[in-house]
Amino acid sequence: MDAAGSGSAISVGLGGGKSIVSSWAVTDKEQMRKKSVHTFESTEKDVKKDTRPENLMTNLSNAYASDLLPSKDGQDLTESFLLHVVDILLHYIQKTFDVKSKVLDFHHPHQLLEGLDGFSLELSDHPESLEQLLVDCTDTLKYGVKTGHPRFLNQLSSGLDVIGLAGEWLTATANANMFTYEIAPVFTVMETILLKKMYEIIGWGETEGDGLFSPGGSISNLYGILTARYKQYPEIKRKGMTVLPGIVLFVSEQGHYSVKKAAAILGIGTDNVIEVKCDERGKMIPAELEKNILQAKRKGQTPFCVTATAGSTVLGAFDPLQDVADICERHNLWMHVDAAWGGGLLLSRNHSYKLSGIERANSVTWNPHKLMGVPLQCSAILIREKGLLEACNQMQAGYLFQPDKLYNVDFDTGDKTIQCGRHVDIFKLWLMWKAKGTSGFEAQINRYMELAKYFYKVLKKKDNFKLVLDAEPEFTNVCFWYFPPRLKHIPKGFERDQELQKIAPKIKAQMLEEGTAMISYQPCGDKVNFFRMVFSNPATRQTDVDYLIDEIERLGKEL
Ligand code: ABU
Repeated sequence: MDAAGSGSAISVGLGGGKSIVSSWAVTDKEQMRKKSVHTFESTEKDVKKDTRPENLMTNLSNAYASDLLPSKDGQDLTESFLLHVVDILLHYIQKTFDVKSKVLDFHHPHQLLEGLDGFSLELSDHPESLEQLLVDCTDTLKYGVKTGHPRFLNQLSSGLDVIGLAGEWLTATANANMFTYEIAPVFTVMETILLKKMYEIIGWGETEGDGLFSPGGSISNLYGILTARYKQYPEIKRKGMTVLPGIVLFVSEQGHYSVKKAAAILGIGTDNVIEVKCDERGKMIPAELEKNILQAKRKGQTPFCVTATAGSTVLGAFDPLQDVADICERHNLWMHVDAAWGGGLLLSRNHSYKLSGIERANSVTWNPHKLMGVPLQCSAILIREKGLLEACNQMQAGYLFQPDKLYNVDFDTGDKTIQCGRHVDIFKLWLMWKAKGTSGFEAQINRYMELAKYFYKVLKKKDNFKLVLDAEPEFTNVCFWYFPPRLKHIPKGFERDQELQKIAPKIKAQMLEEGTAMISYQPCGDKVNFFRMVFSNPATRQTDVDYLIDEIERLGKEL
């Protein structure tokens, strides 16, 4: 049985979802909560509430969404339903942080498609009861991944921040749209304040800085390249690519694939993204960048932009931003910094020097949903020159962006975007910043760096592990191979690589099946599959690091 499932406060999936047994429906805890709610409400309402049936689940099994608010008299049922949802979530949160629970209860896609223990993803023509919806909510979490679990180490974005979660709940409740101040007055102003803070942290001047929160790092990178092209060729907006010379841009071979994707989307073409060689740590080599620029010019191509990376996805490398900035200045090129992963390091006084030169960038991608642990999604595109975003993307839709509104329409940010409707990603970040202060983020990030150093040192001493980079980690990425005993004696070379290539996927597969931990792996350049450890999960402790090493040895030693 899934350790996460044992001792569950709510029994789920019983009888094909037809009934739900709630051990807590009438527990003291619930009574206490009811009482505490009552103290905030009028006497009249209290009386009415006291007459409710004691077991609210009975209500829910015979009730439907149409009985909830705004239906007349839907107040009690709505409260009951949402409190049950909250209880399901609280139970899940508690399990998430319980190291003895599994990270996931893995099932194959075909099993989910076929349905599991009464959990059917199929949709029917008739409405399901509220009780069934609660079972479905529980099952959805049961068969998902606990990305806040201390041993979830698979992604750059991980962890479960309770304040961030509260922010997300509030955001969903408000269901606002960021395109105009009119619809999202508080959120649009909050965004302005947070963006300003980010410009200051980057080191831009008082009069510099423009930006947006976008749906992820790839879109932020797209914005950076789109704005770079517009700055150089504003006529593109009306006339399209036909007015352009053969433009090219540069990114390191360790840069994120979204740069190529942006080139494809923007009609530049992936062939016109020139990959610059990196050193052994995965940092762009400035001399190679300059060589590539000169070569492109000789070939009649027109360079317009360089994307430098601050915290590469796999190796966690920081390109030398000062050198890149010098080259961009010499060749009059737009400098975009993809700091989606590494941007958070700017908040650490001990480590921010690794991004020295970012203040010279024309645009920056920075994802608070990565190192800063803000719930997905939360990504900023920051443009140094004010007004460019709007000039590039503005369409002046008369039905949204009326110039003659009663307020300062500078806060109608929707015409800066490539979208129309825009999700509110700002509140959870704002609330977390309030809760932690800048110093709280700093402490959290410094702790990740310490954990990375610890992990590196432990692995270095073990002869069945080999580090991809034998140098103290510059970021929280630590990449390594595990060598089962049988491989240790095969000499380095093609034959050993063939075998080594299969080790990480096999260990990972076993880990998923058992649900004990999650860590990613990948090949990279000429290196066969290796594990990538990253620290961005506030729940992870040194003991989890030790556990992971033991677990890899346990699962891998017979391979
Ligand atoms: N570049 C998107 C995030 C990738 C990762 O979590 O590993």
